[in-house]
Amino acid sequence: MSESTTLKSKISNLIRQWEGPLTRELLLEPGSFGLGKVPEKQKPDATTTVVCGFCSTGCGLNLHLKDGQAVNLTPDTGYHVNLGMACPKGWEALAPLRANDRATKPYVKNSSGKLVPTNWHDAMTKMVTNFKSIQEKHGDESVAFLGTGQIVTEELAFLGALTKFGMNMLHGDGNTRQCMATAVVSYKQSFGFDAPPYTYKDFEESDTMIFVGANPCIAHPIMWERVHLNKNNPEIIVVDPRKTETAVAATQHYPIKPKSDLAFFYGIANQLVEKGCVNKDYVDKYTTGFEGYLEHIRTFTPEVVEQESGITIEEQAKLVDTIAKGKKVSFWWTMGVNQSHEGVRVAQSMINIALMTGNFGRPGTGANSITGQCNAMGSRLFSNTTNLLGGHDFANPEDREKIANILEIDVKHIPDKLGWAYDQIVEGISQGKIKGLWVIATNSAHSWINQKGFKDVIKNLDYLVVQDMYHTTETAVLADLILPAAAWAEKDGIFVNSERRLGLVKKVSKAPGEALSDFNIFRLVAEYWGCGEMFSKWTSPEAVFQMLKECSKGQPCDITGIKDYQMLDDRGGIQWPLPAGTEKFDDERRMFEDGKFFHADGKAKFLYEDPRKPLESPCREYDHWLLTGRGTSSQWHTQTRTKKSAVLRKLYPQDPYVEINASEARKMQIEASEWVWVISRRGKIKARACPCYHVRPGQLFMAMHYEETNVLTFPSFDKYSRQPSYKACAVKIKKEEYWE
Ligand SMILES: Nc1nc2c(c(=O)[nH]1)N[C@H]1C(S)=C(S)[C@@H](COP(=O)(O)OP(=O)(O)OC[C@H]3O[C@@H](n4cnc5c(=O)[nH]c(N)nc54)[C@H](O)[C@@H]3O)O[C@H]1N2
Ligand SMILES: Nc1nc2c(c(=O)[nH]1)N[C@H]1C(S)=C(S)[C@@H](COP(=O)(O)OP(=O)(O)OC[C@H]3O[C@@H](n4cnc5c(=O)[nH]c(N)nc54)[C@H](O)[C@@H]3O)O[C@H]1N2
Ligand code: SF4
Ligand SMILES: [Mo]
Repeated sequence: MSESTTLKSKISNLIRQWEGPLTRELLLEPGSFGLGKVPEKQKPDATTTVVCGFCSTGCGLNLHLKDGQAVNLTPDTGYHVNLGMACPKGWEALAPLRANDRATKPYVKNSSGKLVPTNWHDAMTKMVTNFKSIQEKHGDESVAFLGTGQIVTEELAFLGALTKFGMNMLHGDGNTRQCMATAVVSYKQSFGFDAPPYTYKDFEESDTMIFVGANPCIAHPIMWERVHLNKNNPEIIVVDPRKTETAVAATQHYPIKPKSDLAFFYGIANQLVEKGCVNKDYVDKYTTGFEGYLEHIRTFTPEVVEQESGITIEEQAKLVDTIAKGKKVSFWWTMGVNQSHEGVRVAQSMINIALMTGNFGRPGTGANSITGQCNAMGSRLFSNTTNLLGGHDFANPEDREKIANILEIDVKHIPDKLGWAYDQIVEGISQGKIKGLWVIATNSAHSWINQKGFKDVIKNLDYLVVQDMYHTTETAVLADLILPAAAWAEKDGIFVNSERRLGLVKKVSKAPGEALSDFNIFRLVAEYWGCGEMFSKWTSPEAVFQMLKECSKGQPCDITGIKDYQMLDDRGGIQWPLPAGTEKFDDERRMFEDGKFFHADGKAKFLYEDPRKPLESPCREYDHWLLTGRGTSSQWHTQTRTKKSAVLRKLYPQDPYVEINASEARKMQIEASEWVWVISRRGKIKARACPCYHVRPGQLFMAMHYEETNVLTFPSFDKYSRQPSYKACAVKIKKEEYWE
């Protein structure tokens, strides 16, 4: 048999083995590749609980099956997260699976530049040949990948191990860089490990909740429902330049000037110190660096803070008073903080206040980063991008040895340094250092900052592979090769939610055509690449889960106490940590109750720095701030999924829109719904005007769900986390008849 025939038969065997009992006839029949294998325990017409595949809340959804296939769903009343609730996306989660632009076969670019369907053998051969020849010509590091926080943990680990250990890549990052990098770095620096401390019960137990750059009404509606279950009549405080849906429902709103958070929180801390709110006992026992911090914040007087943030001295005093009175004060932050040129220090300015006032480790307290995507937390620990599997360090020889032993690979395959971050990979492409790119479950050509720049840059690539559910995304249409992926509910694995809860995703729907789970695609790539042997233990998601457990052993995220998938199913998800030998544990647990942090001295660090101005802010010509973010609870990111639901489509504006202050709009004679130009130094786009009082004069807001938004954004990054500062750039707005 020729090599290619052997490979072909190996592949069909593998597919047969992974996808259930497929006969040769079935294999040849279109639509049979992803044939759902009903979990053994499960009756074909039963109901089974699966974690939602959109946001990081991680709601439990009961999927109702007929002949082993999901036909409908209802939120699970018994699941610890959502207690029977779901947002519109959750209710409509099955609709995107049935869209008619699903990629059902691999697509390859033909000689006239058109993407045409092909078979897996051809696709794999092309991918491997092209990437290998690029590596031969330009070095191993000239091929990179961009991953995601939206595939299961076992797949993320597979991708990270395959690319870095099997395919000799060094550079690979994920869309979690756009999203959570700031939280990761701030926690690592402050606590010694990336450990969001809270459990959702804290929403119910707090008496003072401060939401900073977070709009949970829209972005985390079911967490917001948990806030409503709070019986303490809590103060709900929102710090956000916009009067968001959350701000409207809050008891206090502080509309700070964009990107003035750092000065604002240093000032609030300074006044808390003056008011005698320092919990000296907590600070002495559990922290280091307080003296320097005290000295640092002293210059942030109420007058300076008013000048910087626009919040008056009286308003500041009110907030200080509320925090001082609170017995259980909690801070909750999301993208208004993370997506900033100095996000790490802003996050730490809240961590510092929580530590200083002893609002830590008790019910209803903490400095809590709310995560974004369904598995951003899995990606943070197990994607092999920002750390070696399980929160380990690529640069540490002992860590490399440990992981190599668990995976039974030669330690020489594990790189001894971190690869580039997302923006450095884009820069590397622009400079011709990266020539091949594999994009998995992210739509960079829409979501990356300064999109036109990105689209121009990727023309420099010799070979672009995109692995997605759909062949129509803004990124897929630019590819040389599209690999058709099965979606959420068409495969097994684990998502980790915002409160560190591992929950199960199950295969309860048949993937269309020849689409394969990302897991199986990675298996195929390994076979064709010639490193299949290295992954011979990686036979199923659950087998990988068992290895990841071993990787976590002894780490703060130790999950060796979770026996198997069944245990996760029985318990309604389990939060990390759960070390082996834990006999009894609560279903809702927070961290740091014992005041022990993960730095060598066991203490948390006060970290601080002088605020810096953003690299771009409004000027005479570009006289408005452009704020960006989530638009409605019915839209998900670049809309590849949510726009496929007829129900969801009815719940949000179809055209891009720009919120403008109503009195400004009146002065400019801009009417509701009329088309206007929004122009930045990067480009100009058209959007429908939406005059309202949610934004202040001098500010505009656009939702990220429309491709137009990132034509305008300005690429600047936090220097520690390298997260893009999506939330603020300078633009001008003009009526439609205007033309430069
Ligand atoms: N419906 C829906 N839900 C989602 C998503 C979605 O696409 N759709 N995406 C998920 C993901 S991945 C993420 S990361 C989360 C994001 O969740 P959030 O971060 O809550 O949502 P955003 O709207 O991006 O940003 C929050 C707020 O930051 C404010 N902001 C802007 N600049 C500043 C500033 O300088 N300071 C302060 N304090 N605030 C500022 C904005 O006005 C905005 O209201 O949502 C998750 N949930
Ligand atoms: N201006 C502005 N831009 C932003 C933001 C902002 O606030 N403002 N927010 C940023 C943030 S926080 C985020 S998280 C990013 C999100 O940006 P993206 O990651 O680009 O957004 P998605 O639309 O979620 O892209 C996910 C892709 O994966 C595909 N997909 C879904 N499930 C699977 C699967 O199981 N397997 C495979 N292979 N593919 C799958 C989907 O079809 C889709 O194409 O956007 C960032 N961009
Ligand atoms: S809140 Fe998030 S996890 Fe829950 S149903 Fe909505 S999208 Fe899914
Ligand atoms: Mo995100």
